[in-house]
Amino acid sequence: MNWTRRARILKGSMGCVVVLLLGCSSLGDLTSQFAQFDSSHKSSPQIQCASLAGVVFNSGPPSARATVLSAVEVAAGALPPSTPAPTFPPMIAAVHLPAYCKVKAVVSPSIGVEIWLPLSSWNGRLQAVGTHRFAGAVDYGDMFYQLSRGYAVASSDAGHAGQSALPWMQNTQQIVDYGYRGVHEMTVLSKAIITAFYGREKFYSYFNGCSTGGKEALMEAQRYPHDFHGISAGDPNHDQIGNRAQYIWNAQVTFQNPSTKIQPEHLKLIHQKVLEQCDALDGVKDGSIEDPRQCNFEPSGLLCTPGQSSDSCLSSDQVGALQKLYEGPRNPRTGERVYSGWSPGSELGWGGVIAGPNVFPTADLFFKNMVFKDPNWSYKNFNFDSHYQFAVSQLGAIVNADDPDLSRFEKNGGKLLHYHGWKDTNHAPMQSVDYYESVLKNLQNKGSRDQAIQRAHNFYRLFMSAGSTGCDSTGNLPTEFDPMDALTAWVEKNQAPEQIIVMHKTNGKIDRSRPLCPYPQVANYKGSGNTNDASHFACQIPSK
Ligand SMILES: [Ca+2]
Repeated sequence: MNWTRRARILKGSMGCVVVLLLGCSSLGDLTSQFAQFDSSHKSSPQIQCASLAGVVFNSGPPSARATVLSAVEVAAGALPPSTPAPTFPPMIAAVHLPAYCKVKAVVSPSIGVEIWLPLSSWNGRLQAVGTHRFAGAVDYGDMFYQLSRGYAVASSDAGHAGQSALPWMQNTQQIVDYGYRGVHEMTVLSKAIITAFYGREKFYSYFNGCSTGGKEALMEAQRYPHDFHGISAGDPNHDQIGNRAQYIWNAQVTFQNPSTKIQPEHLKLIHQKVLEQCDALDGVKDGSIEDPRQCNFEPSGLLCTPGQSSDSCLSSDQVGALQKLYEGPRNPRTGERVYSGWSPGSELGWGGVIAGPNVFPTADLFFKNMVFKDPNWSYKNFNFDSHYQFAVSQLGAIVNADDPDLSRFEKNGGKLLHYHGWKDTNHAPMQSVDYYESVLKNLQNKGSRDQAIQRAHNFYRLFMSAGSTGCDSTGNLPTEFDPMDALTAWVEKNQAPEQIIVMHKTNGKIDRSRPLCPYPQVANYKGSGNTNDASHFACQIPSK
């Protein structure tokens, strides 16, 4: 590496990066500049893509040293075969990729990052995309899709490569990088590289994540409020410990005991009973429950009567188990709720969790390796008092993104768009409602709840989706949308999303649509017109 030559190449077109190479600490300033700029202004590369290879970014403390491992141009073309599906799979159809500069880098000690820079027609925006599950890989599916729309895109592996649990789950630095540091360092580096490549210091920056990525999104808003102008948090797993405790709860109350096991064939039966009772509560009988909080489903209605076949009803033990699945884990000593239960209407998605014989792998890996560090640990002996408290004491401050104080993000002018599917069985949707309520409470101070809602709506909106089962939701209900459309309009044109239209398509043609409403509003049918058309619904505060 010829550092003198590097510095000369970079000098002039990217003064800030020259400063970085000299070890100046001005990058932190760069990340906190929230300015208004014209996103329609296209930028072209000011340097050769290959000239980024080998560059070292010393933007902050030595622990944040970043090295570009490679930088190569990729020709325009179709989506590579075997590309993972993006968050909303139907959107990947007909994607055509522009030519781009593909940068691979590592931030000390082991955060793998990829940053893809369009060679022409960059839309003036960075979009960082989140990870899924326990991270370990950049999210190519979402990167390709968003690159095709003109974004400079970035993703990280959050500090460890691959899906193996060990050794990273017992490495303190890598747990921290997974918990919050990896995404932040990726962001700092991505901004520096964009500035180097396009010669622009000011551009819009966005984060877009779902599931674990949704947690990363909330974590960024809470912990690094200067990183992004706009953040999209989908189906977030922001209470990671509670979420993994829920998997244990669901195992203990169902398949740990043969008498409480709920058979797969029962799920359809339970779902039908729930719909019979609750589908029409929202005024439209469409197989969907707009606001499951209004559905007070009583499982005892499924109790077998003498002589009834067990495939058409439940035993009293099974009814008890069902009740506990809806309730969610509780502390047996205090009765306090540890985490929300599943929502009525989500039953068809339960099979993978309650089939047994082992607890869901996410929970098994987490408690076995990261919490108790015991390869013989078993879900069967977990208690929701001391064991749960121990897990929170060990890791809560690192992996949970549940801080209700978003005041720094608000003050900085950031916008946070949060959405969650009511039928999500990976991350209980009530956790999103509860988090939003905790933010409202934090804002409320001495004012009224209505004032807190109004204030929150200026920078943070939550959209609950009745039909959605999670990040890659498919099915017969309208669930498809791209949060970036709403988010960029909010950030750049100050057009706050009063509603978001979700769609269902058949053979590429929209045949159902429905509005998502900013919480606490819900979509109400106006009483006439086609119920498959969003225009016949209005966003309103529920009457009770
Ligand atoms: Ca309905």
